Amino acid sequence: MPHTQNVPLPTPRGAARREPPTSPRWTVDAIAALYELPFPTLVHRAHTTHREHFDPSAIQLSSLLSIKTGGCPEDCGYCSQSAHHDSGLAAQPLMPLEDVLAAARAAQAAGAHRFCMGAAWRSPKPRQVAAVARMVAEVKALGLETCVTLGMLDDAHARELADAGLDYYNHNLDTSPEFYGKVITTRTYQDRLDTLQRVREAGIKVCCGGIIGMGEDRRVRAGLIAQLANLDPYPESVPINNLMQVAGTPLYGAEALDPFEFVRTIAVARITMPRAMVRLSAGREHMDDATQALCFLAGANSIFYGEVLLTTANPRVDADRRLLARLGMHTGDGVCMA
Ligand code: SAM
Ligand code: DTB
Ligand code: SF4
Repeated sequence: MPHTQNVPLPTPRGAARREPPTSPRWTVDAIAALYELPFPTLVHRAHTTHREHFDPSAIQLSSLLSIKTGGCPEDCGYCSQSAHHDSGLAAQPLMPLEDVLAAARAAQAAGAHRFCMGAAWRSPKPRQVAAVARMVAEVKALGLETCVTLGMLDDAHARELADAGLDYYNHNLDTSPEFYGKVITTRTYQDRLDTLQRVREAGIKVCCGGIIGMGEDRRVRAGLIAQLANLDPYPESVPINNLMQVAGTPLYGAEALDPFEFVRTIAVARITMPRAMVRLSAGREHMDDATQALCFLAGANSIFYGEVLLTTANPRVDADRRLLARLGMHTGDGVCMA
């Protein structure tokens, strides 16, 4: 077997700046080649990249709150909140400000540094944006980093959220352009890219990732990472979700992903987006401690913290605290050092 130094490692196209600026920095082939590396070589390369930019022992704790649950007009095949599927979830109206603030204070008291609010909307209405902008300003005043995910935005809404002090807007590409139509039909890939552009232009940091474990193949996963890595600039925050299977949704019963393939995806995200926060997001409830530790080694530096995500289960906070302690890791604010 070749020694590690002799393994030819794929390099990004255009890294030496010989390509015209419009050329993609990462091809799907180059990313697929990363996935093909022997596991130790891939994780070593990802971990080396991670150490160049972040404290490798620090994990940012991010809490999630569903501020408006269910009844969503979109048909995302994975989602418990779509009105197209019968997941048994009761739709609820937008939460009052005081309840959101109480949840944010509780998350902060439990140790979270970041608070993400999610709403099951296709796109928010003006009065809804105004209500969320108020929530953002008040959550931020507590000293928490803020993120919201509200669906598609127009320019004015993105500016209003920026003016409220919003740090990040989460809007996922979810999968590759080729696989997308098998998962969602009510909005296009381009719709998603357009919202990301508006968020960027408003000066809000972009949180954009996807879901794996939806029955896609590795080429699809490489295609998603290529889309993310070729955004110019790439997202400051990249959540990688493992599908949480919800009974009644079309993707319920999809073949479970090999845990090493999840770790590989984290590693590939870290290598291609070295300064991004790479978030080990949905799916930890069904992931053993050793797999999570491998994700941290491969460059994940944030987790969702708290016993529910938006509607599905997440590990207990004491279990997460114990895991970090067993690994000799600590919580951090997610600041990139280089
Ligand atoms: N409605 C907004 C939207 O879709 O943009 C915001 C909320 S939506 C629930 C946020 C993201 O959560 C989705 O883009 C998807 O990546 C992730 N997500 C939703 N359901 C999931 C599931 N069952 N398993 C894993 N990730 C999921
Ligand atoms: C993201 O990428 N994952 C989070 C957050 N962004 C909003 C949401 C995960 C949702 C998992 C399914 C649920 O709890 O309903
Ligand atoms: Fe609606 Fe978002 Fe769920 Fe899609 S992922 S159905 S847009 S809440």
